[in-house]
Amino acid sequence: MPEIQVGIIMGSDSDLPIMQKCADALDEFGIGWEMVISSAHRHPEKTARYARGAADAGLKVIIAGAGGAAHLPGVIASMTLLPVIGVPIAIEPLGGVDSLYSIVQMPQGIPVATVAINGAYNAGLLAVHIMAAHDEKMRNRLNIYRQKLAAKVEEKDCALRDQLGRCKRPEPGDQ
Ligand code: RP5
Repeated sequence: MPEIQVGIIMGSDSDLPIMQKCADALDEFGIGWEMVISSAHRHPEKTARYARGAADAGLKVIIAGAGGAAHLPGVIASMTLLPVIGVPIAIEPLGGVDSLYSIVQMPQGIPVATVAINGAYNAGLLAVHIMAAHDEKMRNRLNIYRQKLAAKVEEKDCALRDQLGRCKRPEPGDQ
């Protein structure tokens, strides 16, 4: 079992199908995580305990997801010096714009790195990037990940050209 370095916290179990994607991204890079449900509004004491104890518990990054009046990431960021990544979750009736604005519009002094609405996979990936700043092995893994992304684009481009019956456009350096 890898050492737990990332805390994934969400406002409700209804956020889990989205927030699971943070864990998926971290698993791809072999980074250990824990998952917790708490709420800035429904259980502020638990949220404060979690945020205040996170660094001593060995966490390096916290990812917090919430929908609606999504104060969980900002409240956590106010109670820890660890980097906090916020995931706005899309819920009815406003479809996530409410969550996005609640998370992204932090006052100067207490930053939350906000990803896209339901952008939980990128939140996990951003946590990897943060940890890679001091970890060469992790940077190498990120480079390989990027190379795979580029290879997939090439594959799709080739498939499209096959479908259109066109040859690859010659590029400088091609014979
Ligand atoms: C937020 O309220 C949670 O993060 C969730 O996105 C939303 C709805 O929660 P439930 O009513 O489904 O528990 O605090």
